[in-house]
Amino acid sequence: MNRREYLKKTMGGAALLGAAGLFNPASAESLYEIKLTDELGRYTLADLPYAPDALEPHIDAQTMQLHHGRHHQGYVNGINNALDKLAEARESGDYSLVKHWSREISFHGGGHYLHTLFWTVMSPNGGGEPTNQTLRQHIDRSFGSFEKFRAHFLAASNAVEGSGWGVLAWEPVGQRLIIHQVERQSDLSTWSNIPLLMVDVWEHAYYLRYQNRRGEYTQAFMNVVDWDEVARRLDAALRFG
Ligand code: MN3
Repeated sequence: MNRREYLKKTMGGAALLGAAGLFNPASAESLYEIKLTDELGRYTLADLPYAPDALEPHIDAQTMQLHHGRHHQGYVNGINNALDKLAEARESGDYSLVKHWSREISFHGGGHYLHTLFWTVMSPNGGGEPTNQTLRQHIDRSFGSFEKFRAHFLAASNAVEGSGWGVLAWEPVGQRLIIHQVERQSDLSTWSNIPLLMVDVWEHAYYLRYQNRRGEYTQAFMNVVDWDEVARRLDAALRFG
């Protein structure tokens, strides 16, 4: 399937998300098969794909409950609210706050998108190294070895200034894997890139158990990475890109 056919096939139930124009096709092969919206196109919060305590001891149940139920829900509410306010602005013709609400779309939309993926790239059966051959080959080609990837990914994630994410992404233009520090939820990302693996390094993601020891948390995160899901996303990205 070429890109145009793919878009045609998947744009039926698509939901545009944020300034990057990411979309949420319903195809089983899709990159975005987790549901981000309801039938009316309103953004919604899906249930966690496992119990809140499933990732213990690496990520504690209370953090998971607060992170999913409060923080992620807040991003869902935030993007819906921003869209409502912009609809009101179009009705009234008063665009005095357009800059604010446009930023809110990027911030909350980025948060909704990254958190939705974040829950799926962790698993109680995760950790270790990827076994998928395609993923291994691309990691070797882009970073030299899995060990070098791991050290680079942890260093980048630990060094994010303030609040943000470490993200492993497929870069379709260069046909390679790349590691980003995504500050806040949207800064420093690249338009065409497709996120494959992401670690949330906002303090709310680790403070209850790890306090300010972000490095301990990111190492623990590596013990719950679902490499099969990362490989599945790379496979979909290769077909898409
Ligand atoms: Mn978070």
